[in-house]
Amino acid sequence: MTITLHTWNTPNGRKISVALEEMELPYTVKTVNIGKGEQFEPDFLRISPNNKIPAIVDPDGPGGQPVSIFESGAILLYLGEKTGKFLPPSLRDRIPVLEWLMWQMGGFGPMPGQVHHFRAIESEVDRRYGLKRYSDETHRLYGVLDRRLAEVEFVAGELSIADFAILGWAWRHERHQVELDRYPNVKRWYNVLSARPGVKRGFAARLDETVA
Ligand SMILES: N[C@@H](CCC(=O)N[C@@H](CS)C(=O)NCC(=O)O)C(=O)O
Repeated sequence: MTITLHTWNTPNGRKISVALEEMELPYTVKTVNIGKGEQFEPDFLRISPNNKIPAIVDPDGPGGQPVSIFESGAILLYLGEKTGKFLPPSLRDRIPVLEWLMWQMGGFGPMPGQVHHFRAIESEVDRRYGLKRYSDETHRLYGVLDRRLAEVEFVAGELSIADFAILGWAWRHERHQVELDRYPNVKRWYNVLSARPGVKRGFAARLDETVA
């Protein structure tokens, strides 16, 4: 009984394919082409009422009953709880995981996501303010991450679901116009994670019609 991952080839989608691969959980991908509006189809809205990927369906949820989950942070916490991997059992050790996971969900995703959006605006007048505002904020966040990673190997100390969440967005650093050379500790962390076989499989997984 495998998990179904409803997703598309985006940073939020890649967080979950990476986590599933790292946790060695078997899964099948059901693509939701958000460019064609498939996220608004009633069957998908039943499991993801905010019309966004990713979502999962686990036929073997709590109590052996099926469960569906939307919001990538909630999915990562669920998978960590389910497997006991990348989510420490002790509340004290779990605090930095929660802090950095929430940091990603609230900022290091929404902000670079706005850079992607404003870069695509044709009108210079419409683009200028938003692109500067969100680029500045994105760089501030990379600075915060860089200072954290100067102190610890992974954001919560040990490798955790928070790293997978942040990695999904760092994977798109070129698209939000960030050079990792400016953030040497982020670069070190990014290269260490990218070399992991599970992470490689998570990024190689086919999440749309074009990515092999
Ligand atoms: N907070 C959500 C954000 C998910 C999200 O923004 N998904 C985008 C793709 S990366 C999406 O499905 N967009 C489709 C839409 O907004 O209609 C999460 O982390 O799961």
